[in-house]
Amino acid sequence: MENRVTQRLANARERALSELKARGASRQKTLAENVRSVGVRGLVSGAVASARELLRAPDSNGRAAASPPPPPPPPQPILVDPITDHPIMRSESPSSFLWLDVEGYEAEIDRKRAAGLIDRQEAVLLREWAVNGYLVLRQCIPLELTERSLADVDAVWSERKHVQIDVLTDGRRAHVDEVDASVRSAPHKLNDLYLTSDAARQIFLHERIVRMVGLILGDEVVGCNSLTFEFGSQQPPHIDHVYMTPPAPRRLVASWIALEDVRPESGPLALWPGSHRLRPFDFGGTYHYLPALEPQHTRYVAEQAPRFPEMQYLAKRGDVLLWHALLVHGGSAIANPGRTRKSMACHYFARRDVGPAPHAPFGLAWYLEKPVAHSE
Ligand SMILES: O=C(O)CCC(=O)C(=O)O
Repeated sequence: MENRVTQRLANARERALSELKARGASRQKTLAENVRSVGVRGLVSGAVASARELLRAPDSNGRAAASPPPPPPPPQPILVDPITDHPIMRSESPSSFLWLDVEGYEAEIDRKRAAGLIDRQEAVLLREWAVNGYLVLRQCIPLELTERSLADVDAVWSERKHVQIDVLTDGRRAHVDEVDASVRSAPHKLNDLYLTSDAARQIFLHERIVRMVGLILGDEVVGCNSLTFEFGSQQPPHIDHVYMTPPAPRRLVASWIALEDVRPESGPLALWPGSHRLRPFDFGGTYHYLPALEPQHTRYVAEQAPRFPEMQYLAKRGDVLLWHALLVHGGSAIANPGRTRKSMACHYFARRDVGPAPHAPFGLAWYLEKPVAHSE
């Protein structure tokens, strides 16, 4: 009995600490700085949640007793208190928030687990997602599939296929058959390789990715784009929701797939865990990027990111990371320009948001059909 109480105390402490960390608190900061980062509301709601867990009366087995549920209050979004003069969305419809972004997500994970809708590992991953804004599926993609997709990338270049490319060094958009072969050795991305490469499509909509994205979105999954990198992108910290604004706010998930082991000098993906709870920038009543406000938005993201710890993602080949549409992330600087960082980044919508846009089935998921231009 005593052990169970100690365990409950430890669990409550653990959850309260990870929540506070996700809201920007850190042992390196003074109390006053922590109050500024987390906000009074954050501190109070963290304390209330842990007290609630501790004060639940134990049943005869020492577990928290199931009491009749009180009428549910509208779930409150979990947001980091703003510290900024930039325009931000101060009131968003509660229905825009996904179930893992509102107070009570822990109980909902427990409920799904008890009902057999998710397994133990999925419950752990979903908790990590709620707190940090990302989760990792280790060794998810079979090596053979990563090899086949890399062979397809080689074929795109050796056969100079008509695949769309974004050249990251000068912002040019073209097709592989229109650019000089030397473009391959500098940072670039191949767009939507899944349309022409069977291996890329199998990775894009791998069943474990689809399963987790489906749980997060609470819907069938539609893959909407894939980007294939051979080098680090060196993209500044940014938030995908602004550029790939989903039809319904917040309903977008991204994946990042390592096609080889990531070395520190290759410009790894960088993440700011917890930053998905920042209030979105307000582009004048819309979430979607407006060129005139872009410099101000970039300043907003650059100012806010340091409120959270930076993480460099040193993945192993076959690992998959899923990140929240509002998580701040980017590509770190490449220290060795000769070092490749072969990877894919992909994005997914909920099927109910896709409407009439043509989409084709693949396994338990779907992918957006787009016209594929052929060079013949
Ligand atoms: O892979 C990277 O370096 C960054 C990818 C990225 O930021 C994105 O696809 O949104």
